[in-house]
Amino acid sequence: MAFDLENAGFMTRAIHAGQGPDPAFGALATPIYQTSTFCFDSVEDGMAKFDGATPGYVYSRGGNPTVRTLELKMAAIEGGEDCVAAGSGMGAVSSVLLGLLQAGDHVIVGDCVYGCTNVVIRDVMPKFGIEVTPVDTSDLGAVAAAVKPNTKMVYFETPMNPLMKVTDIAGVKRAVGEGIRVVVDNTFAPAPVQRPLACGADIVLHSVTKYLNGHGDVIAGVIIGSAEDIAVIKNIGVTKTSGSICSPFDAFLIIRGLQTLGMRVERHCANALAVARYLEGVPCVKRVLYPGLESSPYHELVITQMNGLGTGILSFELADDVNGMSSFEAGKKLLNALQLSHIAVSLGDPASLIQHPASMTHHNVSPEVRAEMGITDGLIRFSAGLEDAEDLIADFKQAIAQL
Ligand code: LCS
Repeated sequence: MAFDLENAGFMTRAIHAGQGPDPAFGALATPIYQTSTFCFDSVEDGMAKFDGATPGYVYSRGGNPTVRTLELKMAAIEGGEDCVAAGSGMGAVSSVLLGLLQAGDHVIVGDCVYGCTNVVIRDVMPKFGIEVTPVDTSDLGAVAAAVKPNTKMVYFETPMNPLMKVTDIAGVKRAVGEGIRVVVDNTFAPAPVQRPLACGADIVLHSVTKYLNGHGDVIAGVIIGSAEDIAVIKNIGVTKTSGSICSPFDAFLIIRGLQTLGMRVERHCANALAVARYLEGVPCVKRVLYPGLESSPYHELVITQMNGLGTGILSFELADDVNGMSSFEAGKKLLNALQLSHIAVSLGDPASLIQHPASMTHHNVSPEVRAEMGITDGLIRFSAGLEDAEDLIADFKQAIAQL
């Protein structure tokens, strides 16, 4: 009898779910099935596999055994019926929209999301007759007020990139009621932090590029939800329309990374909290945006929705006048003076990364929309890596001393 993984702890599931000795030779590490196509025993066999009457693989854009292992593992980790992997986080975002929406539909979108997501939803979707209303989803009253008769989806990130506001997922589901899909981009708070489906969301997606792969060497995405929704998103979105499939080699690397997800994420969160606490006490720091801080308005949601862990990312802003420099000028000087953290976009890598949202991750968002979102020119985003917290703080101390 197989072990009851459904009721097992998080680390046990992350290591064993979806994965077992390969049927061909018993390989324990999932083999990389690096092939475009699969041969049929006969025409009849090919016809049956195309029909779905016989299980099996026909062509790697439609499915691949290595990628399927990743999908089954992610479905187990997020607690969903099924998962489809995509070639990037943006492939996942666009496949959900292309798969589930049509002309005439209305979408409520979080007013603070990753720059490219903002462009795809707010600029591209209206070209196809989809109505879009940006809303601060951390305000449940505003979400409820934005619902129209043709609303089909609420889409948001929590925590939000880069302002770190947290949305009450169960609250959004209650505010919009049944019949409107709640889609959560969970990139900033992967399990064991937050499991949106358990909070009532219908779809959860990730940029796997970040914590899930966790080693900074892959670009990929995943979408998890009901078997019915995933079949549509896969067939219309990932495999046919966007064609943004995950490669077998990338799937292999991600499967490897997922087995240590729990330990890594806990360490990222602890490091971010330590740096946030340090920055909060620095006189030339105007504000620190980190939901795990006791002073954060989202601290209660960290306890109730985020397993008490928070996230590995924080944003902050220096004072308006730092020794005669504006917060933007002082911020640039600070980033250039850091010796350990790299100036780079992305997040969730083993190495700490620091970046300037207004000119980097959100540069493609117009200055007006950035101002509306609350992304100031002085804002800096820090992704805490897996280093020792004391070293990260020592690096900030020496850089701040140079301002
Ligand atoms: N969703 C979120 C919340 C993201 O932060 C990103 C990328 C994506 C989706 C898209 O994922 P990708 O296609 O890159 O795998 N965020 C980035 C960031 O903040 N810095 O660099 C990329």
